Amino acid sequence: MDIQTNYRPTKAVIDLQAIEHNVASLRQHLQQGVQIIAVVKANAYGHGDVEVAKAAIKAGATMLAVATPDEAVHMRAHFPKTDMLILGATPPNFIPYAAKENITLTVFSTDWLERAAAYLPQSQPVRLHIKIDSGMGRIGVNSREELIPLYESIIASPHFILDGIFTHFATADEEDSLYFDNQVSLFKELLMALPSKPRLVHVANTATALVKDTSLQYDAVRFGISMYGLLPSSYIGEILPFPIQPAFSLQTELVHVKQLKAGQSLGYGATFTAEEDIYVGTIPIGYADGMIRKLSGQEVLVGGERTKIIGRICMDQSMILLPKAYNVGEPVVLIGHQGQERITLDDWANKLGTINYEVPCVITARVPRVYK
Ligand code: PMH
Repeated sequence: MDIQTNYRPTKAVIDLQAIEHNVASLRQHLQQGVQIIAVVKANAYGHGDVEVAKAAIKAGATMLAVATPDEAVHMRAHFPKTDMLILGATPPNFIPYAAKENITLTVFSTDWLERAAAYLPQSQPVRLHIKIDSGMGRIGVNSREELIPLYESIIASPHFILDGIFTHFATADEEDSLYFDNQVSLFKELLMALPSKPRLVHVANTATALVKDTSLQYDAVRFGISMYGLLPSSYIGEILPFPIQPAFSLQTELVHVKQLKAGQSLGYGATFTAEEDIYVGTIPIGYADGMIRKLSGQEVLVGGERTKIIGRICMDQSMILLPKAYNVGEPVVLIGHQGQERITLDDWANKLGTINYEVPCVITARVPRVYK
């Protein structure tokens, strides 16, 4: 007998057609020959990396970007041939796997290169992309003095192939361009200092490629947040050249319905007290699913109407105010649309005082990602 999973009605439903639409739309706005690197790190920003990557590749992405060696190992099992870049720092002891499985690594120090040499396999070379820190201050070389020795060490070694060079912008989604322009200048200066350019020069996230400066598309763009149908900022939303479709929704069902009499309370701390007789629904989702307690009071949709979470959110369950006595099993939408109403990841981000990127990332693995 097959073991069934996902008995609980709480699930994140991911619209893969939206992902495909977003990638295909981007593709139409790129210059000829510019490749799309689908940024699927952090389980594809919490959307489910394998299925998102499949959809992105179907729509034209040619490379996958992950953050860590473990993410690369996980993705390699599903995509044996696709070009794959680890954006973050990789420990040198990953070198044998990278060589065997043709995983491209990010490099930003000659010291790392020397330590990596101890792990070099005899046969296959490892592909590297140099990271320039043009102002993000995270990882990368930030001067000619650091870049040139690194470049020369890579070129001199038979065990490495210099396949790419890239940087990342700190303010690409902001209207003011001063900091951005300084980053661009430094990157261009360092790129010019190289005796020859590697195969893939890439600097642009969506905001950069489509809005800030289309001449910065170079050989590839790294497509992250807008692939998921989310805007990097409201400024970008006003000027993005095509509409994007959000892919993430979060749904559950009522598991219990009851009446609370005026004066009765509920939840830890008994923080909510009914002022009149009301109907209350219990939903099987709580802070252990990533719906943290700060979301108490957040709106949800039931029967196509907006209502809200009342009392404190528990670890696994929460209570919502019901406009009427719904039956157990009634669908409840926490993120997404129902009828004419929609609650967005941005609504949650605003309530939490954070950015939309963070919200699907922190919906925990206990919530299954299912695909439509
Ligand atoms: N390239 C790099 C190196 C990144 O770190 C990211 C996003 C992207 C591309 C994609 O950017 P986009 O999603 O804005 O299109 N990285 C992160 C981060 O580290 N924290 O938030 C977003």
